[in-house]
Amino acid sequence: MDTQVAIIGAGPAGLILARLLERAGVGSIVIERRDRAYVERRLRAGVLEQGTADLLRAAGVGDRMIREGLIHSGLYLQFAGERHRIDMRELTGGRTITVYGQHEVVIDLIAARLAAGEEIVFEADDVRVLDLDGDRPSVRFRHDDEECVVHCDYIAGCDGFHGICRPSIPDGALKTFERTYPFAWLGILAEAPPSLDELIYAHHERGFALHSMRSPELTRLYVQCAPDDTLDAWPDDRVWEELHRRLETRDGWTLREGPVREKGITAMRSVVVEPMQYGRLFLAGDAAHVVPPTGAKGLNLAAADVKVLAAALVERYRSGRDELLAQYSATCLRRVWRVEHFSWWMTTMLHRAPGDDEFVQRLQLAQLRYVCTSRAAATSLAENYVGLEHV
Ligand code: FAS
Ligand code: PHB
Repeated sequence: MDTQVAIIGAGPAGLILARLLERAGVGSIVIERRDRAYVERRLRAGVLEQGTADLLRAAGVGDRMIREGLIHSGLYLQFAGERHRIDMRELTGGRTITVYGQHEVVIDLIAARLAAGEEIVFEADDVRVLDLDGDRPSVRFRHDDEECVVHCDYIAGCDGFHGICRPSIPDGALKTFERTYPFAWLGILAEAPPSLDELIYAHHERGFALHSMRSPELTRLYVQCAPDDTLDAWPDDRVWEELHRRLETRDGWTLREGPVREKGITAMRSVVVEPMQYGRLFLAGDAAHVVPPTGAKGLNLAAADVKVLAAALVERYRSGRDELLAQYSATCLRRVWRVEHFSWWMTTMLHRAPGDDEFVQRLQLAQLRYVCTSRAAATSLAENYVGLEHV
């Protein structure tokens, strides 16, 4: 098989890139290790920045998001039993977030790709990327017990944190920056109407908690847990008990419960590799960087990366000029580090780390109170949360 761009991974990064290239007439093939049902069911992020929602709409894959997504113009910060609303729309001149499940975005993108008659190879085994520093790299994989090879001009490594693209780059060519947090998130999806119409980020002496949602019928909730906790240690009634204790306020508001449909534990870490390119291989999304989910940035950063990559590839094919490709890594890393800082800041402000003494707690509360009483500080949180303008 021959194509212009081989895209490894059918997550948000790979599928959005494929859509942008398809709309611009650049040929691509998407190669995914898992089957379609698995990638369409995988429960992950749920918050779309203004820029991501605009990008999906402009790429002609936003109709269902517009119909079913929930527009939020604010969010709540909660600490010391008090809840404070941050009016993001007012503080950012009208920008908002859209609550719409990552797997819904993936479903819409796959449907659009197949409807356009474009190819996605699911269940590709033993995927390998080769000749990255030549001018005709290739991808080899096994499909239906057959050895397959794709020759291309460029490879987009959109295969996530545990993919093969980043590790295929020779040792020493990349520099890795990382931080692992001494806590994790236990998340549930519950069949219960959300208990409030916007997200609640709660700081509590027992640890962090988050009230989010997926629809008027489905609530998405998270509690901070130990990094080595297992699901056995968190039966449903213990999850609800902790959520009630950490989210309830003094005004009698209560959290609605419902049957738990999904439960999972997510590790918390910050990782960035530099540069985000090696030869003809361009890394995007979680393949190049990971953020703790406290800032709701993972999916959005993946979308921002591939918007830059798509523009650079389209320019290369239209004009033959590859300056934008040469600047891809530097362009993305400016946003990546801004988002890494914001996600680290939200995480350290809202979580209880083992060994944190009362001095640290007082600092966290002082920071939270400042964000909720200073327009300047609230605006900083709001503009980062709704997403800074794309380049
Ligand atoms: P993805 O990981 O989504 O996609 C990579 C794709 O590549 C996958 O389909 C994978 O199967 C495929 N792949 C991997 N290896 C391959 C190989 N060798 N060959 C072919 N294909 C291969 N963010 C939030 O904001 N909020 C959340 O609540 C949240 N929860 C998360 C929970 C978990 C468990 C994880 C891991 C992440 C979560 N994130 C969350 C972050 C998440 O949204 C990611 O940032 C986002 O999925 C990144 O998208 P991609 O870069 O496309 O990577
Ligand atoms: C979610 O809805 O899954 C979600 C929302 C906000 C976050 C992380 C996850 O910060």
